[in-house]
Amino acid sequence: MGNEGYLPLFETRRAKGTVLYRVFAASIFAGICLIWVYRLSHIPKAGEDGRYGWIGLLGAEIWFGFYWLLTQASRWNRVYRYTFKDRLSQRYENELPGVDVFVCTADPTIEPPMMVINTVLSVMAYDYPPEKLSVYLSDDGGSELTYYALLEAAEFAKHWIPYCKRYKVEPRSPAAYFVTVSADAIDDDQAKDFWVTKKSYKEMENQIQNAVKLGRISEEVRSKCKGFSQWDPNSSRRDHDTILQILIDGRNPNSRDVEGCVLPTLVYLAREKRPQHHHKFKAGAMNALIRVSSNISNGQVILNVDCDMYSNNSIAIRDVLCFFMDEEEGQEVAFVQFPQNFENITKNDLYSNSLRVIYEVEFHGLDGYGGTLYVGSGCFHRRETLCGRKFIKGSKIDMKWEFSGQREESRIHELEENSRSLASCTFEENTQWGKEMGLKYGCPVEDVITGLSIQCRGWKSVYCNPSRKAFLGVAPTTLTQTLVQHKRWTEGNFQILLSKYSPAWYAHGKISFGLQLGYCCYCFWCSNSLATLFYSIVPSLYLLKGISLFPQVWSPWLIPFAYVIVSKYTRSFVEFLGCGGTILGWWNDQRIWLYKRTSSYLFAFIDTILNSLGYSDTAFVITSKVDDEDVSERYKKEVMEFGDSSPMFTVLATLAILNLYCFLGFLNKAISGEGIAEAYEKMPLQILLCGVLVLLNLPLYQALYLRKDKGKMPSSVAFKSMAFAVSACICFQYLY
Ligand SMILES: *[C@@H]1O[C@H](CO)[C@@H](O)[C@H](O)[C@H]1NC(C)=O
Ligand SMILES: CC(=O)N[C@H]1CO[C@H](CO)[C@@H](O)[C@@H]1O
Repeated sequence: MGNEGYLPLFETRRAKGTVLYRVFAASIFAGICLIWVYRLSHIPKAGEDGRYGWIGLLGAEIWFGFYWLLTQASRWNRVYRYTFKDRLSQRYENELPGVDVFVCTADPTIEPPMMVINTVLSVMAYDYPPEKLSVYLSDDGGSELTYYALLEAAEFAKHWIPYCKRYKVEPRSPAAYFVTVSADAIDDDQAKDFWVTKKSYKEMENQIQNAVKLGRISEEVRSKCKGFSQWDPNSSRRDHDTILQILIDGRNPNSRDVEGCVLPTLVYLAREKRPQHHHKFKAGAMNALIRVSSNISNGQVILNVDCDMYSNNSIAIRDVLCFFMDEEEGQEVAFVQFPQNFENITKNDLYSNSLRVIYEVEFHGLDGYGGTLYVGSGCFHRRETLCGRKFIKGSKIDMKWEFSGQREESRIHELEENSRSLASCTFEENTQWGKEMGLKYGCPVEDVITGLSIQCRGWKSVYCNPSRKAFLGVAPTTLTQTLVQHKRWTEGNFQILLSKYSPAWYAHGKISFGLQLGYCCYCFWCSNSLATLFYSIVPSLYLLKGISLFPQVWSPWLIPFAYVIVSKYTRSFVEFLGCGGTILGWWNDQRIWLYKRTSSYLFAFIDTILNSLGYSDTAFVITSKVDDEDVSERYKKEVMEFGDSSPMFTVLATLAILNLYCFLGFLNKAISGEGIAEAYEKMPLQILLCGVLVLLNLPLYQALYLRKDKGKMPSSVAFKSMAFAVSACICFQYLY
C-alpha cells in the first residue's frame, strides 16, 4: 500500500498547557532548592535544641524533593490517544485477528460465581465476529460451583448474545444491564424479548444461587452433565488433575445461538494443582491459559480481565486493533492498557480507591514516554510479544485472520485431551515459562514486571482511556481491604526495584529516561513511608516542647516553604477536580495518602527488608473480607470502617493520638504562657502541620471515642495506641 493519502488508524495529541505546566513545575523546584539551602545553612549547633529533629527533617525534605522530581516524569509530557474505528472496518473488516479473552478467578467465596459469569457473558457479547472470539475461564479455585455457573452461562449465552446484537444493548453484563435499564425505557417491539431474556436470566441466577447456598452440586444436575466426572471425590482445591472442557466450540457448525448464528468459543480450565508444586498465583494461571489457548483457538490478541471487571463497552476490541493494525506506528505496539474503573465508588470516594489521578493524569504522562504500565486487568497483548518475542525494526507481525476450517464434535474430545498436558504442573520444568516467556514469576505484581520486561525488549505500549469506560470492576469497601491491597502493590513494586529487572539500572538505555523515572515513581512508593512518618511525628513533638524547626513568621525563608506548599496543593486540588473528583473527595484523598504512607507502605517496607534478609513472611497482615450488611451500609454512608484489629490500625491510631496530644498540649501551654499569637509567630508551620494532621484524623478520633457501631475502633487497638502515643509524648517531653 502506498503511503500517499494514507490515513492513520489512531491519532496522538499532546496535552494542552504543557509549556505553562513546565514553567510552573520549574518554579516549584526552585522553591524546593531554597528549602534545602535553608535547612543546610541553619543546622543547629551541637548541644542546641532541635539539632536531631532538624537533621531528620533535612533528610525527609531531600527525599520529598527527589520524589517530587520523579513524579514530574508522569506530568511532563502527557499524550491522549484517539482511534478511528470506521477506518479500521473499511480496511480490515474481513481480516480482523482472533482474540482470546482470559478471565481469571481464584476463589468461589470471595468471587461469587454469578459475578464471574457476568464478566464472562459481557466479553462473549463483544461486538466482534464470534468465530474469531474465544473466552477462557481459569478457575484456580477448581470449584464445581464455578464450573456449574459457567455451564448455565453457556446455555444463557444462546439467548443473551442475539438479544444484545439485535437491540445493540449496553452494557453487556446482564447483571449491570438489568439494573441500569428500566423497563419503561424499552420500545414496544423490544419489550417481549426483554421480559423473556430477563426471566431466563433470573431463572439461571436462582439455580446458581441455590447451588451456592447448598455449597455443592445436586445429584440431579451432576447426572445431567458428564463434565462433573472430572472432579473425583479425593481431589481438593490444592490437589487435583487438570480439568478442562470446551463448553462451546465456535468452529463446530452445531454451536449456534437461538437465531442460528455462530457463538464464540467458551472454555473452562482448572490447571493441575499438586501440593509439592508451587502454583505461582495468577501468573501461573495466565501462562497455562496462554498455552492451552494456543492449542484451541490461537488468537493473535490476548485480553486479560479479572473476574470482577465486566466489559462496559462492546466495541473496545476495535479501539485496540486500531493501535495494533496501524500501518505506520502499530508494529511497535506490544500491549494496550485500559484504565481500571470501578462502579462501586461512593460520591466522595472515602478510601480513594478510584486512583483517579493515576489513571487520568499519570498514565497519560507515561504514555508520552513510550509506554504505560501493564497493570493486569483490562490489558490487550499481542500473543507473540507476551511469549517473549523481541522487537526488530522493520519486521512485521502478521495479524491477519486465517480460517482453519470447521471442527466436528468428535474432534473436540481429542483436542481437550491433548490440551490437558499443557496445563500440568510439570509442563514448565526446564522451560523458559515464567522467565522469558509469558508472565514472570516471583513478584506479587507480576503484571508490572512483565510489562517492563516487554518494554525492555524494545516494544512500546499504549494507554487507551476513552471517556466511556471499557471495564468496570468492584473496589474494596473497607479501609483494611484498601490498605492491604496497597501493601501488596507497594511491596511488589519495591521488589521490582530490587530485582534483576530494576527500572533504575537494568532498564537503563532500554526504555526512555522519562519512562524509567515514571517506573521509579511507583517502585519507590514504600520508601516514602519513612520520610512521611518522620514528618508526621517529630515536628509535632517539638511543637509540644516549644522548639521551632521551621522559619518564623517574619523570616524571608518562610516564602519558599509557603510557595511550595500553596502551589503544590493548589495543583493537586485543581488536578483532582479536573479528573472528576469532588472537593470532599480531594480531602479524603489526602487522608488516605497519609494512611497509606504510614501503614501500608511502612509494613511493605519492613516486610521486603526482612524478606531479603532471609526471614520469611511476617504475619503483619490479616485479610478478612467482612462483607456483611452493616459494612456495606456504612460504606454507602461514607463512614470509615475500623472494625477489625489490624496492626495497621494501631499505627494509624497511635499517630493520630500523638498529634492530638501534642496539639492540645501546645494550646494549653500557649494559652497559659506566652499566648497564642506569640507562639504562632515563632512556629507557624509546625502549628499548621500538626493542626492539619489533627483535622485529617477526625474520623479516626470519632472511631476511637465517639462511635458505638461495629465499625468503631476495637478497644484493644484503642488502648494500645493510647498507651504508645502518650508514653512517647511524655518521654519526649521530660527525658529528651
Ligand atoms: C458504561 O456504559 C454505559 C453505556 O452502556 C455508559 O452510559 C456509562 O457512562 C459507562 N460507564 C462509565 C463509567 O463510563
Ligand atoms: C458488588 C458490590 O459490592 N456492589 C456494591 C457496590 O456499591 C454499591 C453502593 O455504592 C452497592 O449497592 C453494591 O451492592
